[in-house]
Amino acid sequence: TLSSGPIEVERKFVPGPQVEDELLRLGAKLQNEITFRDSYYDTPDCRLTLGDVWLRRREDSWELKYPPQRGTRGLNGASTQYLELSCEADITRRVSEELNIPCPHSLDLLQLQEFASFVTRRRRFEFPPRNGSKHKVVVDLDTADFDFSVGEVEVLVKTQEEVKSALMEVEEICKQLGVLSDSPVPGKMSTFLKINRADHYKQLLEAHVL
Ligand code: V4E
Repeated sequence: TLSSGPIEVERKFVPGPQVEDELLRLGAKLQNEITFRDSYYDTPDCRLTLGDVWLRRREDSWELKYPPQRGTRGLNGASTQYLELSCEADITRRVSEELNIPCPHSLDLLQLQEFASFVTRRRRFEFPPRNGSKHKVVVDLDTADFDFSVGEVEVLVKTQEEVKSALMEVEEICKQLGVLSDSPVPGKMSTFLKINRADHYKQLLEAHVL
């Protein structure tokens, strides 16, 4: 069993032209602006992503995101929760388990292939923990190098017990920002695949992963 990392509770939204003003008006502070490249990896037959398991290199670090239980995702349709791993040994174990193969000594030995790579410019805003809440709410405004923008409201929690309240806080912020859409908003990955990897995209739609 894994020393599982944090649980990311998030909701994507379509950022309008006034979103930064709205964030500041609601008391969020601009934390930083960073630029990074993500490269995503999978088997040639896409067995990780078809299982909703997302392996990427962000600059020089490996990261893995996967659902808390097989087959769960959209809690409310548009909000999601994923477990995150950032320790390479844990990631190697989880990936080999997903592929039903013995755990190799290194991720490199799995001979996975890059299927997506793009650069994101991210402006990060933070809400200080608000009345009666213990969570810090983060809002990321992302613009990818294929001319696509998306916002995300996100809370990181340690245990499954905290997910429900985190979800309510995420939805409350979306409501106050006026961006609580009832259907899921496409993210960078689904947009990238739709543009550049039509067949992979179609497989993910058919598997109900996207
Ligand atoms: C495509 C995908 C995942 C990989 C990308 O995760 P995401 O949070 O969209 O990327 P990013 O760059 O914002 O990462 P962060 O910096 O926040 O860690 S993880 C899960 N999916 C699938 C997926 C889905 N099924 N539905 C929705 C609405 N989004 C993503």
